[in-house]
Amino acid sequence: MTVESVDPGDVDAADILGSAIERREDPALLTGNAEYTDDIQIDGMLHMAVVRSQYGHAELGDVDTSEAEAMDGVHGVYTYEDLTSDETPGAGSFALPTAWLLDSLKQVEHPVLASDRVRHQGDGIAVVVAEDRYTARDAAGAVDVEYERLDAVVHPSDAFAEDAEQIHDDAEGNVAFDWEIGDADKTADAFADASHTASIDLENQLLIANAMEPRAAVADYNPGTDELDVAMTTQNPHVHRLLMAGVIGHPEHKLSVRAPDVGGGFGSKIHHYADEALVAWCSMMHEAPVKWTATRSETYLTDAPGRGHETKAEIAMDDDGNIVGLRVDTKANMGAYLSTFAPAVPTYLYGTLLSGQYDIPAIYGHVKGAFTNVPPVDAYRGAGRPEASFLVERLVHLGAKEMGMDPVAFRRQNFVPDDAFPYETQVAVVYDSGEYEKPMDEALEMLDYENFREEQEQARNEGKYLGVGFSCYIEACGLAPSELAGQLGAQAGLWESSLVRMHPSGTVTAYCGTSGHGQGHGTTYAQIVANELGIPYDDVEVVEGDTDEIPQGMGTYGSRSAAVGGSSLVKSAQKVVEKGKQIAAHQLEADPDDIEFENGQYSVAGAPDRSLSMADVAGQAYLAHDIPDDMEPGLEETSFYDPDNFVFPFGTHAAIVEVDPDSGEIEIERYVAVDDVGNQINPKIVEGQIHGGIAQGVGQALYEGAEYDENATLLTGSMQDYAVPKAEHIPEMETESTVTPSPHNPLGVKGVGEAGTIAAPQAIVNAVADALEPFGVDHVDMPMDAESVWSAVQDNATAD
Ligand code: MCN
Repeated sequence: MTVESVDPGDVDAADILGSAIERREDPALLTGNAEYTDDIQIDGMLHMAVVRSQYGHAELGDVDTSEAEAMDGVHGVYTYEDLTSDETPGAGSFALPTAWLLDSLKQVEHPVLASDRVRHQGDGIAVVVAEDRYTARDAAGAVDVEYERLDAVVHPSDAFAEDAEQIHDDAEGNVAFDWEIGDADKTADAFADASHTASIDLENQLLIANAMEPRAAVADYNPGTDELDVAMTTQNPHVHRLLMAGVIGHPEHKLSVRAPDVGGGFGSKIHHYADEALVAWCSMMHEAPVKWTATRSETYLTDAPGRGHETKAEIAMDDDGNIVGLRVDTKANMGAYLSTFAPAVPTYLYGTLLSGQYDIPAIYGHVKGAFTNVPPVDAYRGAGRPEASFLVERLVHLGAKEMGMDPVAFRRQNFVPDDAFPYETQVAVVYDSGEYEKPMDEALEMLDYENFREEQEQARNEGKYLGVGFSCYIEACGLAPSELAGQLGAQAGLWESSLVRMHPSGTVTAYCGTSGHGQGHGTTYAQIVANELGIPYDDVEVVEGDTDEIPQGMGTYGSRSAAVGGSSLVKSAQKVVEKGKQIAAHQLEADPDDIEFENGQYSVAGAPDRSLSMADVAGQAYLAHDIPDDMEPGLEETSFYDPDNFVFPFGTHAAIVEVDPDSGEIEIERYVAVDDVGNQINPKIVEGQIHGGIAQGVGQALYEGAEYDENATLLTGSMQDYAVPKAEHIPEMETESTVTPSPHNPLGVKGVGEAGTIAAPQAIVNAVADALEPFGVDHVDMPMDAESVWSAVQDNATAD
């Protein structure tokens, strides 16, 4: 079903929440009226370029900046020594924040510019500040760097090899952390008693985010006030302000961080990178505005890639096809340094989802993080949850095969039953609500599954190989309840904050600490606030992404904005309504308990003609001569909302593919997606998020993958080599939804921003495995290009 969008003017105020109204942000974005960071022009602005390591791993020798310094238009060239010299602003260790999220972490220093060794290609060595960006880049090219090459490691298994080159002296064996979840003994017993097992050995490849807008920053230091303003491509300005304040040694209250329009992030703009700190430092150094915009090649070299797992896992069943155990051993690539939130990804966001949609009595997960010579690895759309869902759904596919059962029947038999919610898994989380058969049934009907099996049989007889693959995914989003995060060991909670300000005329500006970068928050947040206050949608303006305007915030990632930011707005708006009730009672000379509020009107119970509108009340709040004696004037409220659980969206995606075993070509014939993201604030935006997510999941399944040679040199460093799917590569998506509200937030919403990406890859890989069953091919690692599929068929033919 395609959701038809509607003009907000055609929607009754009472129906605004849940309406598929058009995105209000689109006109500016589509007509060139958006303001991206690189659009910012300030008189006297200088430009920065970074000298980057050509090699994946090397000792640094002499860094000769003299030629660059002598070039016309160059204002300065700096290395690590300059940054840390006592004569320069904010001099300190100039190290990026080390992730603190895991107890067993091996902390290693990550200098903003390399001090004595480079650990990945693209590692910063020096910066140039010049009059224009071309001169800056030319001068960066003129810096002469002496390297002494070292052996490099790319994959976690290489990093853990006995004779592997050490990447950090103080991280023995290149181990970044060693983490486990679940019960090892109980799971071992379950496997010992099981009558059937199936196993898999897979790689979940490294992916690069490819946001439309590369990372960029403009810093503007005012020596008169000591204020430093930084506009940058960020998903979480307040968090960046806090981290940057520490890195550059500038007080947080004298630093403001603003996200202009941001052209996508997909996780890559959450973390604190060296470049943004360097721009800020250079602006202070030169007492002038300084801009840096990454080239596309720089984003390939330095944006944190995501995924990068090597996993061996097994599933155990009893004679009746009940899953009795799941055991996972994962080596996770962390890259050259620990990126800001990186250790949380292959642990809390991965291990806690290993139960999938299934009632599994014994689970054990072991994850070892590896330092390697690829760029620091961190979140990429889904972050940890796609890896878990991929693994579980691949194992379930193989488990069904081992049992000789239909994959649908096997899943159905093992689903967490509807009456088991809230459901406590064996991996530390409690699922909020779910009806897992509903989306599955809907998907089966859309596919006409029974007939498909006959069609498949007939096609095989004609030498045509069709396959169907299912993905019954679950994810955890709405990051993150502080208490639960603390219990898991993350030592950090992720509440969200908002401010709802009613103006005297009755219109509203709503501020939220999330920071949308393509998700349509301007639209959905206005729907939420208009609904709570009972005022017209057009009377609500939404502000995000600016530390000067918004009291506090945690940002946008982990599909948290609707569930946590949206709930915070509900809370603030409800406080406004409550204060308004006191004013209305005073004006109407009634007891506050007798005041009813509906559709933006306060009225006295039983006397509906005695009423005041929200706008009337707002006016009174600011006129202030006739409000309750003990009341402060004004009508605005702030809240910090800390959820009491994650939310757990789920659904069933299914793909039908045709595979040509002679060429290895895969054609996706159909793609069906039935998602349950709880109540939907705006079904059109939900559909758009699902579409975008699936496109990225298809990219992972069939096309994308960051590849490095044995020296850790990136082989896929441009769009010519890194295959982002184009429109023609994306199948038509047939989407439907079911609605199981979450009991954990006032909107009953679950997140949608990552669902498609989490769901899609395993639907396609399972479909390919199904198609190739006659050839005995159980698994093909992603991206499943024609050569790897063809090789899998050939290898098996040879094995026979
Ligand atoms: N929504 C809704 N009903 C729901 C849930 C969400 O109408 N039940 C709406 C929300 O109000 C919001 C949008 O859907 O407008 C996405 O909401 P949510 O799932 O809360 O996700 P976030 O807004 O927190 O966005 C983060 C998520 C993530 S983690 C990645 S990665 C991602 C994604 O969003 N990156 C994106 N979608 C993206 N879309 C674009 N265009 N660009 C990116 O970089």
